[in-house]
Amino acid sequence: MKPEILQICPMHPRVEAAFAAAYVVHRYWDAADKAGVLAARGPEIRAVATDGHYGVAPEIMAALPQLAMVASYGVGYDAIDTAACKARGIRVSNTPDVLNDAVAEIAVGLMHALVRRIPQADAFVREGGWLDGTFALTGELTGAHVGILGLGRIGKEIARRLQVSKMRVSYHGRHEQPFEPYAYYSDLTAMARDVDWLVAIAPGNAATRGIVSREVLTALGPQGAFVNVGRGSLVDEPALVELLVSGGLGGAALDVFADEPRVPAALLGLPNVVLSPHQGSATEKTRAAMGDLVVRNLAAFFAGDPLPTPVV
Ligand code: NAP
Ligand code: 8YV
Repeated sequence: MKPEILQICPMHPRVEAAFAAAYVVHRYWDAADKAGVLAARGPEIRAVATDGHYGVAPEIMAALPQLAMVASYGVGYDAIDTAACKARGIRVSNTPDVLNDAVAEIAVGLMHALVRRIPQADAFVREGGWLDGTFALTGELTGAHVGILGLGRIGKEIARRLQVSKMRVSYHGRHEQPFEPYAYYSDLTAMARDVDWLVAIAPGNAATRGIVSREVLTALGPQGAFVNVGRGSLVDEPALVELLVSGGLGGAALDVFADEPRVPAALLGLPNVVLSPHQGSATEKTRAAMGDLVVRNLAAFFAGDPLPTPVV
């Protein structure tokens, strides 16, 4: 008999095909009567597949007394209560590394879009502005100093690409990484004061909530730009909006927000902001690779083998 799993949200088609071949899949997001699914099948379900946005809501956790495995389609697991999972002996897996390149591409792409005003230049051509004159001169990345908040797997990939863009790279984290060729700042505000760009790619959790504070953004200043590809929770979003509106911060390129998919209305009309719908890992190739890891982690769990990419 195939084991039953609860799939919380849609996933890449090849994941869904692999699930269908191996399991009886309860498609939670699709179910008209979600409480009914949990009441009827909850006692039998030992594994959940979810992602970094949906996680596993407390009412779902509570309705699955035999839950022993949560396989997440994403590297960030802030939406999953890992402490509660640990306490109940529930294993958790994520999808590290396979998305480093795609997320780094978006980070660097957003920076190019912001500094060279690519969205505005595109509109300028489409709207016939070029027929009346040339587009205003812009800044450039070359020679600028960038500080990376979170020099981890993705942060290192972003750093390598920014070095190729002829930028000077520094970083902040809890630990100095002596074998990395970048200057370390133990103090985030001090780094923000020294750099032209601040790129946030740290995990969302209690320790990083609001780490990009008003003080940090103010230190970055009117000539500085903030890039967030980590999590919306990393930044004091009201302060970010206020400083962008007042000119206290030069610009921002944002792939993540505090209350996705809702974006603060004040950002929508600002010319010094580039907005992106949390699409760091959203390429065909990367989502397929992430999906394969979800499938492999679930298969390992049901086979009683070690998980390929465990979190807990
Ligand atoms: P990782 O390898 O674990 O790296 C995380 C980095 O953050 C580490 O260098 C760590 O350095 C630093 N860090 C952790 N806690 C910190 C703290 N309290 N203060 C300062 N720095 C801290 O993670 P990753 O695989 O690169 O992923 C990073 C995050 O990117 C994910 O958790 C996720 O939220 C986000 N992400 C976003 C997208 C997207 O689509 N936009 C896609 C994938 C991932 P220290 O240990 O030295 O502090
Ligand atoms: C996903 C992410 O978009 O991996 C992460 O942490 O933020 C992204 O890759 C997210 O998991 C939702 O699917």
